[in-house]
Amino acid sequence: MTVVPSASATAVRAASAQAHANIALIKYWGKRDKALNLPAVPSLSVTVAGLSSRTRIRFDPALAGDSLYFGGRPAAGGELDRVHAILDTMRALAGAEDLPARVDTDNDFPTAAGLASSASGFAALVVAADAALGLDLPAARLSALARAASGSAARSLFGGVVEMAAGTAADGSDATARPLLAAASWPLEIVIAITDSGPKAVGSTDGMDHTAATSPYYTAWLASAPADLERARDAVQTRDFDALARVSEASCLRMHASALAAEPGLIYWRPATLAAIECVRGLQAGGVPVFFTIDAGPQLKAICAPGHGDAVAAALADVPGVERTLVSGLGDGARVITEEDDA
Ligand code: 2P0
Repeated sequence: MTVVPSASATAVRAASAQAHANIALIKYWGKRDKALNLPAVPSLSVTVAGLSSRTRIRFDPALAGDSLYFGGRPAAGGELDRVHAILDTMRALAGAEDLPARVDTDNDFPTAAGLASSASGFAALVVAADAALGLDLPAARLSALARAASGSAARSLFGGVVEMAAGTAADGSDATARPLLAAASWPLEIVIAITDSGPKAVGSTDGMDHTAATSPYYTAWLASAPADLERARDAVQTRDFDALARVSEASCLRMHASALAAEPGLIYWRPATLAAIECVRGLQAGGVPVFFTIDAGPQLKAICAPGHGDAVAAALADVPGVERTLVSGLGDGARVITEEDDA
């Protein structure tokens, strides 16, 4: 049994953490429990060094209540509710139920670039809160806490290639992520092609719900996902790029097929997204080791074998409608940072 030190309800306690965004190769789409935010399918992702969030938390009895700031601007509504829920759970574990907190979070990438920041933001939040409250929870427990706020956030606790289990336990205790391969073990490169930097019409949570409620292909999606995960895990463990490419593109297109078949259909792509797919297919035909994946939005992410990122980025930058490209390696897991790191 772990003895948890009790956080004083009177002292100010602060900590900062950094976490990277992640890109799923085997997609998470659908929930088996909406209240606990448990995924209906397992997923597998790569952590992206070039996209990170820094989150500072200050527990202070003098504060009136929890507050959340994005880049210095106060946030409210759903995001604040999710932060509040995570903090309530963590405060209860620390015996500090009545200790309000101010959370400041910043991304090193423009949110206007149409890239999701909730995964890195919530992963950084749980790591910072864990340090500030002196909980020292195991990473798997932190992953489960992040998952309650955002399914993809559970994966950003870890670096390199990460697997997220759907789990079967009713309380979600086995729906956690775990690292499969360290970033340095297989230095894949990631190219993000921005095709539309505006906000997306239907967010992931609503898109999943709508797909589950109205798409006749959702059942087929649920049935096919576990086998795709097994194939991807095998490919990662044997560093078989071609096998990972095949199953990752299949998972992406199956996810989009289930969403396209909803009523009304969810079309996340723009013409430039499709043009970028054709570009990747052309590179593949020419022998370049690259494959694509696309989340619930119009950006295309190209995963490249080590050493091929710059050439792939150059090709994608030439695709009409691609506004800009970003090249990154694989990143490490979420970690506490000091004020000096923060400077
Ligand atoms: C993924 N997506 O696996 C998939 C692919 C979007 C498409 O994880 O409802 O924002 O907060 O748990 O984490 C986006 O899902 O959803 C996502 P919630 P989240 O990356």
